[in-house]
Amino acid sequence: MSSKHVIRPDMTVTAYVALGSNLGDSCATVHSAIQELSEKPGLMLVSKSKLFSTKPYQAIGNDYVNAVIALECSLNAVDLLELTQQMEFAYGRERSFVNAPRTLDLDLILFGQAQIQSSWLIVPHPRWTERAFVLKPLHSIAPHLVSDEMLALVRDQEVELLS
Ligand code: PH2
Ligand code: MG
Ligand code: MG
Repeated sequence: MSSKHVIRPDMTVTAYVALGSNLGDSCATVHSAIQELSEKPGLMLVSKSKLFSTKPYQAIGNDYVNAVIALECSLNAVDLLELTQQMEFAYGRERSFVNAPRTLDLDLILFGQAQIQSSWLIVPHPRWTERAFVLKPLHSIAPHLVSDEMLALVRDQEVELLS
């Protein structure tokens, strides 16, 4: 993390981050990324879902491994975004085309109650309610955020508990 990131331990929010991978050893990557995120200054792991195997949704390539974690975060949303992008890059992420297979994708789903609409960050994530690979792991750690009606809308997407 670059030193310009401001840590405000008195102003924490709960941030939900979705992890996805469908290139390389995806289970190992997701486990290791969760561990790495939990060790970053300004972040504390509150809960983590199990890993799920999911069919590519509006995407091509191998099945994905997905998970969602909750972090107690004392960074601002833009610094958290920058940190996740640095990690994606460090794990070899290439952006060859939209929704291309990837070693690691880290998406900021929710950042406390924040509503952010900027050209580089939109929170809540604009498509989180359409995606079973986000809703099912999220429901497993934060059932208050995902209703049965929301799950019913994505029930056709194949998502299987891995571990
Ligand atoms: N990510 C996407 C597009 N499609 N499908 C699955 N199953 N899992 C993902 O993480 C995923 C996807 C764009 O980020
Ligand atoms: Mg994504
Ligand atoms: Mg992403």
